[in-house]
This record gives sequence, structure tokens and C-alpha cells, in this order.
Amino acid sequence: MATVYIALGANLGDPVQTLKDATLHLSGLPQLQFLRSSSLYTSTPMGPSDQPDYVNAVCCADTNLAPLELLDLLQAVENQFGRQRLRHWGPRTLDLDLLLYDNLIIDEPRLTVPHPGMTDRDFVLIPLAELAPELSLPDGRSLASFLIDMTHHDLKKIT
Ligand code: ROI
Repeated sequence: MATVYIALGANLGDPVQTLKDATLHLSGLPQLQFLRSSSLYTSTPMGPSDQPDYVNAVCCADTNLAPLELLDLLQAVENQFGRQRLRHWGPRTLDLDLLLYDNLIIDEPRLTVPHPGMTDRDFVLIPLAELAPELSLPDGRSLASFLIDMTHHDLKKIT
């Protein structure tokens, strides 16, 4: 069994509902066990600012899937939720990013783990810290060390 962390993001349609539906869907998949989700947060866009604010969250689960099998599964779920990606760093219906897969470092054409953008994104680190405050990356650096200086996207917890 591997423990995996997955980031969720959306800013088209009804992103709050999309993230609720997506986490419910993921928690019902037999390939993902003991799924736990962070709170939902709103965030201002990283990248072009002429797009709606995002809703972000992180979830954690146990899986027997290999990393690329998990990637395929996440991409299938994105497609089921009608994923549209209109332009690079532009708005999207649902984004599911594999952040961490146990303590593995993966550097393959389709998949880089830890997710390369995660360490400077408050909309990933803060929900991640909610689930796993003591977490360290495979290289030993602690989550807390990244939380000190990162970009700010005006994160607000949705209550
Ligand atoms: N910006 C925010 N705030 N949240 C995201 O999930 C997000 N995802 C992206 C880009 C376009 C980089 N910007 C984002 O893919």
C-alpha cells in the first residue's frame, strides 16, 4: 500500500460543487482507500488574472495502484467531470494533480513526483498541511519550511 496526496483545483462552472462531487467520487473508488479531504479554499489565480478565482483542496488516500495507473485513474476522473483546459495556465473544470506517492521520486515523461509546483503554492501547501502537518518531502525538507516563504493567492477557507 502506498499513501498518496492529490491536489484538486477548479475555476469553471460551479467549482465548489465540482470539488465536493469529485472528492465524493474519489472516496467511492475501490482503488482508493481511507480517503480524507482537506477543507475547500478559494484562491486568486496563479497565472493569467483574467480568469475566475479557484477553489482548491487536497486529499489523501491509500492505494495499491502503481504511480502511472493512479495517474491514468485521475485523468479518467478529470475527463468524467468534463475537464476542459482552454489555454496554458488558463481556467479549468477540474484539475487533479498527484502531489506525493509515498516517499518516491518519479521523473518520467508523463509524471513528475513530488509535483514540481507544489512547494511554492499556498493553495496546495495549506490544505496539505491541514491533512499532514508533520509531512516531509522525499528529500527530507519539511512542509513547515516551505510554508515560511511562498506566493500568496489570498487563500480563504470555505466554511
Ligand atoms: N491558480 C490557483 N489559485 N489554483 C489552482 O489550482 C491553479 N491551477 C493552475 C494554474 C493555472 C497554474 N493556476 C491556479 O493550473
